Amino acid sequence: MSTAPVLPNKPQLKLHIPEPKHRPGDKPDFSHIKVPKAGEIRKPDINVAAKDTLDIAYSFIRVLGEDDKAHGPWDPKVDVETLKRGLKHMVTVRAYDARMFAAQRQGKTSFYMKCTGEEAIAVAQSAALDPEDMCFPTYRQQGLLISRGYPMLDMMCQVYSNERDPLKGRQLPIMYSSKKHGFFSIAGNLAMHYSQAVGWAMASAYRGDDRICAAWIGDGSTAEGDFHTALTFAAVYKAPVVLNVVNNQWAISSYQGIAGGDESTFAARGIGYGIPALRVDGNDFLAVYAVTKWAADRARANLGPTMIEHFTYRVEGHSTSDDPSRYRPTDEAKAWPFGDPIERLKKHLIALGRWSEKEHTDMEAAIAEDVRNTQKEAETYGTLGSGKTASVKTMFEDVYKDMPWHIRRQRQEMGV
Ligand SMILES: Cc1ncc(C[n+]2csc(CCOP(=O)(O)OP(=O)(O)O)c2C)c(N)n1
Ligand SMILES: [Mg+2]
Repeated sequence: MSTAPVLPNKPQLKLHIPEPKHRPGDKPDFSHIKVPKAGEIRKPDINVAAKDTLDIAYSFIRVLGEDDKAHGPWDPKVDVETLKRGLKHMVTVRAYDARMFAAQRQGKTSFYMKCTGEEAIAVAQSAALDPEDMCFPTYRQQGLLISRGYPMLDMMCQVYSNERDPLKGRQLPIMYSSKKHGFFSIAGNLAMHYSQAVGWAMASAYRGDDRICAAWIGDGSTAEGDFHTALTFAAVYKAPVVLNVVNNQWAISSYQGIAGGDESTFAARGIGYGIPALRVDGNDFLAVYAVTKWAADRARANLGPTMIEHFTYRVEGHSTSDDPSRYRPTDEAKAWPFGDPIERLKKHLIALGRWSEKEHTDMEAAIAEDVRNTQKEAETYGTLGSGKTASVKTMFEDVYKDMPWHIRRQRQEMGV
């Protein structure tokens, strides 16, 4: 403490510790979020300077209006088949999440993470990117795998860590990996993949390739140093990368203000590094598609990275190990002003006269049935505690091209 004499009027220093607006028992109120009308936000040219995106980084790009129609310059004018496919993929993700969550509660796996309310992000972005583009996801972009045609059976076997697990039990359940589907291995060490994504994009440009890359990170993880390193390299070398921040308002039980979301937007972080930045209504399939296309066009034209903040809400708990009623009001998701991404796209297709409630219910039932059948098949290869796991022998594979003598000897000592 200072030894100077105490002056009665001199203000004492106080440390600011951000607090969320609502805690359990409070009435959730999101009226402080200024939601612009759909179609209101301008669409700049793709060669815009970072500083000229400031207004967009502090607002929300929205396309789907209250009337369920598409509005304004960001309307991507996507064909109806693409929209229907997107709707199907989002419904599939939700059905898959529901079954795997229940499987954890039944003791069939140790862990699961849902992405409820955030389905539009991975699914619409996958539709806007080329299938060859590389993805560096977090654990809430299972929609990328489903959209890119990765077999759900393999996803389930990974979650069960069973004898058919393509990753041979080496990864925590849900930390998928598929080189063939351009899906970089998910890492538990959050944020480091963001700089790896930028490195991948730099390498693609260095080789004169034509594939670009996209990376996703959560609001909380932007507080890690790797995020900032990634932005510096991406800006300096104009890496062809789409840098997504999924702001779902929570990082386990820490609200987004703890990562700095109250003082500025996550999108605006990009501008300080010289990266054009967009902030989008993350529950609006059309808007997410449009901003991704815009960012991908920039990357393909050698104009460099784009920062996109997807403003959304984590409807469910962080994972099967979390109880959100301990730190936020239980009805907060219902009060969320941006609605549900599946419901909004469904209503849009109905407003276009190309879909109906009946078709939707039938599709949900058919998907639920498919997922149930796939789950049954996956369980024949084992679930947690069944003893059906990858052979111990595989533990020694996939690390060295030529197995060193001492590893070979260890394997022999185990008798496998
Ligand atoms: C480097 C590191 N720090 C902390 C953790 C523990 N952890 C796992 S998930 C998580 C919250 C991440 O929140 P956010 O980035 O907002 O992503 P979300 O879960 O909301 O999708 C934390 C702190 C970790 N896995 N890695
Ligand atoms: Mg989060």
